[in-house]
Amino acid sequence: MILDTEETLSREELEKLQSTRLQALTKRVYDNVPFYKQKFSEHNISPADISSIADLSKLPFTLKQDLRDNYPFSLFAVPKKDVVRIHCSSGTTGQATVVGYTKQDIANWGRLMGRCFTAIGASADDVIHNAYGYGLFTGGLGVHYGAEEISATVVPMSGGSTERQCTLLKDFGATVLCATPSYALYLHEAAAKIDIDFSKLPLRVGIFGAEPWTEAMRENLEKKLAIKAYDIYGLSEIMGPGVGCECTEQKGLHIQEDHFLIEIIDPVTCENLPDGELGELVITTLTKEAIPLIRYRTKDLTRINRTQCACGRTTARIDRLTGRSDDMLIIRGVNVFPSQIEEILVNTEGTTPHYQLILKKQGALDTLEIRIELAPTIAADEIKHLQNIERNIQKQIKEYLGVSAKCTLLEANSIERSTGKATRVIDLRNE
Ligand code: DLL
Repeated sequence: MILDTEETLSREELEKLQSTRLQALTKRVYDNVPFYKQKFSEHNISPADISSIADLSKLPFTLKQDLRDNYPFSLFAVPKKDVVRIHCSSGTTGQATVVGYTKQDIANWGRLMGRCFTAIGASADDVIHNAYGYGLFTGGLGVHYGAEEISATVVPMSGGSTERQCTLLKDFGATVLCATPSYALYLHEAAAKIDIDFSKLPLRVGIFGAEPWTEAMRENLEKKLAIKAYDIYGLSEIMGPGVGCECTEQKGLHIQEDHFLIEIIDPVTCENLPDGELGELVITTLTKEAIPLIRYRTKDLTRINRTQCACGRTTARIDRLTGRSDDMLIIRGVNVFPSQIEEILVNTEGTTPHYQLILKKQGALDTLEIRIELAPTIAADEIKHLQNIERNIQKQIKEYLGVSAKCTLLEANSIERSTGKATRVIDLRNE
């Protein structure tokens, strides 16, 4: 396995490179993006004030709303003729955010995604089945270019046609599966229906991301699919998949620090937090040409670990993302992340990890209902057994998270499967 030089720089060398890139970046956005020129003057700074990464905190934050306000192209730092690709976020939570790429941006992205594949032990010998959606979503094409970068054989499957995916996984002898964790689970379930046994396939690795998932879900997927499951992180505003990825050590996601400068802030005070503390991840794109972003507030919650990883990479790692600050549910005053509930549900005997959290208002009070599917092996008429499962879940949620929840067990296959990002939370409190 050959690593890029930038993945093993000493901290001093890396910071020098980051500082040079940060200086160039501030000048580039100041000169080319009116939004940043104005923001800089509001903060009384100019590119000349930024001489190293130590000056980062002088710079203003960029928010998702800023991308929306500048819809579609006003944050672009290059003429339109230099933009070779557009991607977009789905816009389900507001107006879509649009991002662009120059030829160099696409080349960098391919290189960085290629690094991710190398980090999880994939190579030219692999057949990579890519079930991330192709199109405006960055998952499909982002992963695709990375797979080609390492000269693997890519199957550009996209999402959907689930049974066919299972047949092709088997027929083409895929060794690497790329999908959201929830879709990987669905593929496993659909395969069983057509008598395809994942444990008999040559599949050995999964590279899962685009939605929050837990260690419990990792164990579940590794066992069911008979693979090693790795976590990959990214967001369209910053690039797409490949901003960070686990290595075979499975001890945090290496951030591609030569391209992305990371910080953790307290989401309320916006003050920087020291390494090791949980907070909101903020990313500055050091090399992006088409739409460079300064101190982008991702809303994703994690912590930074700069200790040396056994894999030999010297880049900082972030912990598995525990959720987004705007995903946090406040139920009768108690803060709960859906991932904390998932951790409990996935380990509950007799159920499957297909669940939904329904929030409602009863008078002034919030109520939480957990709907979860029974394992197909459990007969839905064994009343006593079912009551025990329900009580067990309710007890654990109360004990570990401090909230009362109603648990409803559903027959297998009652919750609609998603071929991309799963919808786990249905919040009806404002309806
Ligand atoms: O989801 C890019 C991607 C594609 C990442 C394929 C990984 C694999 P967006 O649609 O812009 O981009 O959504 C980005 O998804 O801010 C996180 O909240 C969440 N997310 C992405 N990866 C993870 C992960 C893609 N590994 C948003 N764990 C991010 C938890 C994740 N959440």
